[in-house]
Amino acid sequence: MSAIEGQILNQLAISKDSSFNTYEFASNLPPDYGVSHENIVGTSKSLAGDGYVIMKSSKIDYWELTDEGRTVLREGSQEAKCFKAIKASGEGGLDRKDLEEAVGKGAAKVGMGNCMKNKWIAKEGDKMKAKATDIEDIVQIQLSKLSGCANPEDNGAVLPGKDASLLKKRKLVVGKSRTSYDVTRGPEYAEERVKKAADLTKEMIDSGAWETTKFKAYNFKTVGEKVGGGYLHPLLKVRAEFRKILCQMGFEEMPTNKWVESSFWNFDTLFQPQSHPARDAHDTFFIKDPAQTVSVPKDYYSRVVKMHEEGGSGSIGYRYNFKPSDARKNLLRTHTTAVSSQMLYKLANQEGGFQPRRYFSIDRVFRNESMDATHLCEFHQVEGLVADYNLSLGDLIGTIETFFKKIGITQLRFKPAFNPYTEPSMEIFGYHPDLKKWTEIGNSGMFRPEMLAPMGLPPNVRVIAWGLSLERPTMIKYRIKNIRDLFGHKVELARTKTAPVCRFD
Ligand code: FB9
Repeated sequence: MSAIEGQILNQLAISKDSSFNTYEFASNLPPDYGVSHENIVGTSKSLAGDGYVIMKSSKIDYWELTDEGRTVLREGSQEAKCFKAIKASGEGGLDRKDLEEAVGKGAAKVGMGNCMKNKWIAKEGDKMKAKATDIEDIVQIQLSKLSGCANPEDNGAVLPGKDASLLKKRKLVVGKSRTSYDVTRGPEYAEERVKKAADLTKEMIDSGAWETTKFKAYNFKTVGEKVGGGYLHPLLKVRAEFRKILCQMGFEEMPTNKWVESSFWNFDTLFQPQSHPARDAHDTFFIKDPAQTVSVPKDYYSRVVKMHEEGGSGSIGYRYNFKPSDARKNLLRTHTTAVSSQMLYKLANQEGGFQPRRYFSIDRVFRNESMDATHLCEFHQVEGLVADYNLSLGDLIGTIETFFKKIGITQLRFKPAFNPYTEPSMEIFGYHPDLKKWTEIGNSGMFRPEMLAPMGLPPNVRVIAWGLSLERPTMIKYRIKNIRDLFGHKVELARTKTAPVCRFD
């Protein structure tokens, strides 16, 4: 049992209804004891924890002089100083400059106004002259009253409230409060504190000591130790939600674990002409080694070249000389549509021929773009496609509406757009309930026959598709303004740990 514990328990030993106030108790301890009020409160709280004592708090407010308040207490108020100086100047009075000289700029500024208000002085021209013969420095008196209390912390009621708040307004005093406790005996009170055992040990059982030992009560309210464990990055939480939604809509995920593609699959199969600006190094990361792809399906390749050079299936093509070297260039895929193209090709050439399918992909794509608060040179593309007979633009709009409804966007608008691999194409705009504004939320279209026919898909098969990013919805969902707070080495891990589960419903 510590000395303070002993003292506290002893303080209550006199009679069963003895009590003491922690603050008085502490202030009565000899200063060299080195025990503060906080110590007394701390120890009492620990004794209360074991039921030795009961504590009832009481809070009092009091005033404390500021440095300026202590200056005024010592030297008198600014106005008293001004009055004295002006009085001392006799008949001639003082002008502002002289007064500042006499009492200092700060005191002159504050003092002059109060002197006027108290009708201690009057202005004649630019001179200030004393009116009063003598004055009483109320402010100084009030401050001395406040600091005059035996215990400065008991001066809460020394001055009428309005006077005190005037001093406060003049930053001469500040309001403080002190909480202390009235301590009385508790149900477990004893003059000696016996440390309660926290655990039942084998020795206690062997020795039988457990029968007489006082055990600490189990505190079932304590929160267990924060168990660590994994935390999904917000992006992956939204990805998980999108995956669930797309699987619920009957879509299967496409394998997107290969970031390097050939220009053939990333561009040519999508009927994107080799002269298209997106195909130069300003927009695309080309691979230095291995720079060229090893193989593409031969006859399919020739059908793609033919479509680019001469057209077919009702198209006139682009009528340029297709460069095989361009088609073989390896790159970091610029869209997961490169994967869609390969899956559609497989669908067209699988055993048993074409079967209607719904596919989706959510994975990284790379674009050599200038970075800003919402754009990095890589992002996660979400893409969905439906390949089936005689699909229409209505089917595309319906599918897109279903998807976005499931992520909380019910009002959509479609704006005609252009993509090299879809016709018609539409930009998708949605009204975002939290942002309270229309936002561009994606792009979409019907894959061109120039893309589908060379694959060998039956002519009446249509493929509708749409795409969006994962970053934008995640930034909106988790209220992240700058993409650098979402992705990359600057991300605060704490933010990932505390990011709530992503629910869109
Ligand atoms: O994600 C985008 N916006 C978005 C999406 C969702 C959202 O909030 C959700 C509810 C919470 C908020 C915003 N965009 C697409 C629109 C813009 O951000 C745009 O400025 C940036 N886009 C990226 C490309 O930037 C160069 C987003 C990315 C994008 C654009 C197009 C596609 C995919 C991703 C596509 C496609 C496509 C088209 C036809 C056929 C197949 C795929």
